[in-house]
Amino acid sequence: MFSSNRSEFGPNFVFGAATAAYQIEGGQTGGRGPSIWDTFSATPGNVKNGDTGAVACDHYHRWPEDLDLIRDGGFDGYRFSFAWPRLIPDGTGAVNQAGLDFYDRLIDGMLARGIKPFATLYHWDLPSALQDQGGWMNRDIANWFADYAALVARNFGDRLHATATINEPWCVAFLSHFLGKHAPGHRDVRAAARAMHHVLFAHGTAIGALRAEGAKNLGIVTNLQKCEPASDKPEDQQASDLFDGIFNRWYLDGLYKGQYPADIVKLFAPHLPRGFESDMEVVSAPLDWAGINYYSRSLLRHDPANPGFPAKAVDGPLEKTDIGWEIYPQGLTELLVRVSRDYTKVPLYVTENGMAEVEGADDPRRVGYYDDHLKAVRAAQEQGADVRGYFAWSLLDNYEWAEGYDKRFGIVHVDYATQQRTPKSSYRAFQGLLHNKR
Ligand code: IFM
Repeated sequence: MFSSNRSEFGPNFVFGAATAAYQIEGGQTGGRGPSIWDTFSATPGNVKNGDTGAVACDHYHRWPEDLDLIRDGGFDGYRFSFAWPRLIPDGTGAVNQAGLDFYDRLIDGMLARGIKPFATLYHWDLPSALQDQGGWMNRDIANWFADYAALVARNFGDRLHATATINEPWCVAFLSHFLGKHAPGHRDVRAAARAMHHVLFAHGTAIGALRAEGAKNLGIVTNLQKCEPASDKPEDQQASDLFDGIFNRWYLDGLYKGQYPADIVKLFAPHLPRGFESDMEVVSAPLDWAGINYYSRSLLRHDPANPGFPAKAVDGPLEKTDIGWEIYPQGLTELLVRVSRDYTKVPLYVTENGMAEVEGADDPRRVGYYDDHLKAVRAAQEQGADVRGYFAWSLLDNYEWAEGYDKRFGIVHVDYATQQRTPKSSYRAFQGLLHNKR
């Protein structure tokens, strides 16, 4: 059981559960084109156990059961993503009717169950044909993405409660083009610098295209990390500021101030696309809401071995989740308050929060994690942050990217051999909170 009451969060507060297409759908039939995750995961050494999303949770076929779970849990909203290669197999050009039909059924299925659709246009499954042309390194991606966004708006816009352009631009750009941990797996500063700008330029261009099609309630989802120095030495504080700049300020300053932070521009200057400054009005297009994904904090230490990027994340002393991330609920309060104080007054949504835990349907540690993070949301509201919703990551155990199926974030257990779904104690705790109208 959670210790909060639903009514404390405000009368129209949205409780939801979240997933993403590649992590759950499977369903590579039906005309879906290949994505960068199909090829990245097929490359030996990239993903634990060589796992791929080919079948995942088979949500492509089992979606009615999954929507029933959301309804029965008492959730108001479902945050899902469209698979770009399912709708436009080559990324541009011909549209796949079977893909349109799938999302038609899914969205109508949500509405029939009284669930608000919160859509994300891009949660990392870039059509491979676009990667062949440079993907996020190519400025043309802004138009490719805007055309895809317009297609979604024309077909589904009137039925979506809210739409986010991009999920976690830091992961799209830095994790995937500098650290090489996610598809397309580049480790190249120029590739990263280009992707860091193009992902936000594409976001802003798509916002314009969505509005032109009459779409409403538009936002973006940034993943924010609480950055703290590993000691009180000034050089560790500098390392923390640097990491905060690359992880948080680049995206928040760009989106909400229309200007990238000077220290990070300086760091990437030779590699950024020429003339990026004149795109900043598009990057900072006004939004209707802002999504924040939060999991943990990073402790930073000065790293003299790496003069170009002298910051290194070190192991922290706090209790950790099964993926090794420290449990740090107050970081969520601090980040929500920071965004609302320093960046934007639009309504905020915690679009993802949750923890990886060892396999099993009895997950008391996860119940505690959620309980503490829900209290952290209340604390942020009390300090003035206009938080209007909270989405648990994730509805189902699913494909955890480079970790394959090894790490489980679901509030519902999935037996991948049989595809049987079993609600965990954490799901029951949400059910208790959400069915109790106090
Ligand atoms: O599984 C991911 C999700 O796709 C994006 N946010 C973080 C989650 C946990 O790593």
